[in-house]
Amino acid sequence: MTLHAEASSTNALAAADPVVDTLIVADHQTAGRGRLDRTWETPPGTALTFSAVVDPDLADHDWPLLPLAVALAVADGLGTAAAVPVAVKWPNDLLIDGAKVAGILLERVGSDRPLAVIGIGINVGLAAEDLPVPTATSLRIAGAAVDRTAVFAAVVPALSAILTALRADPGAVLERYRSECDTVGREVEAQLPDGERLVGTASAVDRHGRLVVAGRAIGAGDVVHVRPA
Ligand code: BT5
Repeated sequence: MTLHAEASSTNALAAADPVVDTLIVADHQTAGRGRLDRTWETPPGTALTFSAVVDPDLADHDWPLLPLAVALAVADGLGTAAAVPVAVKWPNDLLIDGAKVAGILLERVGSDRPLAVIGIGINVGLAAEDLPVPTATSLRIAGAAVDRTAVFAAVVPALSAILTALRADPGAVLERYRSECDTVGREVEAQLPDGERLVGTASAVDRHGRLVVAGRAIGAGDVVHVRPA
């Protein structure tokens, strides 16, 4: 494990020199990355930001299940460390009372044998005035008096456990995701990468981890929970 007092982005560091089974942790990120070139902002000293480099050892067709599995692991870790109810929004946002407490950025690196850089950002000790966006929350705001070390100590073993489970039985992890994902059954608005908007009921998560909205399977894109179905 490498701990940086300050780093641009732990995912960027990990992707630049991916060493399997390593963890890169930053006390503070100055250029944290979200998906689709968005940013992930956290004030110094308040958030857990780290990346794990792993060899998922999965068939290509099971790689899309990896982000879903990581979301389950973070939910497990938060449940252990903070005992707050955390909902999993498809594909891999973690919400408390509808606000985002953690985000996951998964990148595939390496050519001969693909490795996964799993970036996890968790808002631990942010006060309400520290929140970077109004849609965010933190464990502290949710009433959990927990420090970053305790959260890290719970999330890392949960991540390791889910990777083992995924390698052994991808279908079983998908089944668990289907039963726990809070998006299924809701009225949603999905914004597809090409800008198209799709409104309808999220009816299922298919075999490839895609969300089925109004009968169409979405593999990438952003989903807003409109209201409970
Ligand atoms: C994510 O992207 O949720 C992935 C976040 C991954 C962050 C980790 S930290 C360690 C590792 N190193 C990195 O550089 N990244 C990873 P996305 O779904 O695109 O969400 C990004 C959006 O969330 C932004 O556009 C903001 O609206 C919002 N946002 C930014 N910072 C936030 C925060 N701290 N908490 C909640 N929402 C935030």
